[in-house]
Amino acid sequence: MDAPVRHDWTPDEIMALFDKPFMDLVYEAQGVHRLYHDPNKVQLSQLISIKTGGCAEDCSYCSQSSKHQKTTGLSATKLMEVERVVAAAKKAKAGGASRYCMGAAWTSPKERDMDTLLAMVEGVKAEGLETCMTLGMLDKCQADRLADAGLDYYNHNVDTSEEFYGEIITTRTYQERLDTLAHVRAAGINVCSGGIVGMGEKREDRAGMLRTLANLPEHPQSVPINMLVAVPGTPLENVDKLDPFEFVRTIAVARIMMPKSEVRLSAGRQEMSEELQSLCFLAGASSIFYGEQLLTTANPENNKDMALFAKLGLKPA
Ligand code: SAM
Ligand code: DTB
Ligand code: SF4
Repeated sequence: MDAPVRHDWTPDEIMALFDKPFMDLVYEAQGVHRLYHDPNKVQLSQLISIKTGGCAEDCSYCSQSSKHQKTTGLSATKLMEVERVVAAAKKAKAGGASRYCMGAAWTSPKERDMDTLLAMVEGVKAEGLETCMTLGMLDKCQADRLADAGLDYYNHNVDTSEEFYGEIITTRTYQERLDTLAHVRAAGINVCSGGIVGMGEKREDRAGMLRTLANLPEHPQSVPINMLVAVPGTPLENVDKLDPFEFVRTIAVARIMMPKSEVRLSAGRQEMSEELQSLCFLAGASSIFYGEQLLTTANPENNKDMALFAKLGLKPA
């Protein structure tokens, strides 16, 4: 089997992958997975919300937008102190995480916060963890400064297809997202970019999102695939649930299209059975968010994940 790294995927080719019989698709994805990844290892990234809520953007899925805050009842916080973040990172490392992802509910970081952010990167790295941040849009200078501080990954999702995007977010454009990814890439930081499924989009949109990601000048080193967590009080709270098999298909197609990337089974695991998660690993998911909290919503407890890993003979990485 051969799985070259390609950047010229056409919509028809991607739809043909989605349309395959489920068994054929998962078998192909697992074959591609085995070319570049240890099939019995799963990377563990732990999240922390270093600044919660009060966000000026209007992403319809998000509990942290100031537009939805009244209905979600979420209270906003200030940026955390460096010492608290480093102490929490130490705990995450002791619990088994290898990467620490710090998220802030911002349109983009403010100059007055940059020194604190750089100190967080340095402090978390010094604990022996890989670092990741997700702070909204970055300009070139901000990306360069984070790179100089040693930031390993920057997460900024395209979220969905270019066509569906306007149904979900109106306060920033798709192109602005791609510009941030270009600054991150140019700064030499690993790109973490993926999106959300289950927002009422069509299969064409899931395919379009993966096409955007795979046809970037370089595949994102990490591709988080989130299942929508339908947060009460957000505009998407009552959206129809996505068929779980379609979620597995999305993971499988991501794996085939971006063979060397980490594909992360991201938000939504709290509501997934062990069997569904196992199918995601079989379809090529190589990473998860670990720890009992995502940003504002719950995630499975460590001992539950470790029990599943033990049943499957998976090793954390
Ligand atoms: N505020 C920053 C930004 O959006 O650029 C960073 C944090 S933001 C919460 C990171 C990503 O988490 C979003 O782009 C989205 O893909 C995902 N996300 C947010 N809320 C979610 C939800 N309710 N369900 C699933 N994924 C979600
Ligand atoms: C990503 O793709 N998913 C993470 C991380 N990147 C920042 C966030 C998931 C958030 C889920 C909803 C919440 O907990 O607020
Ligand atoms: Fe703000 Fe990020 Fe939530 Fe959008 S996803 S509202 S940018 S915190």
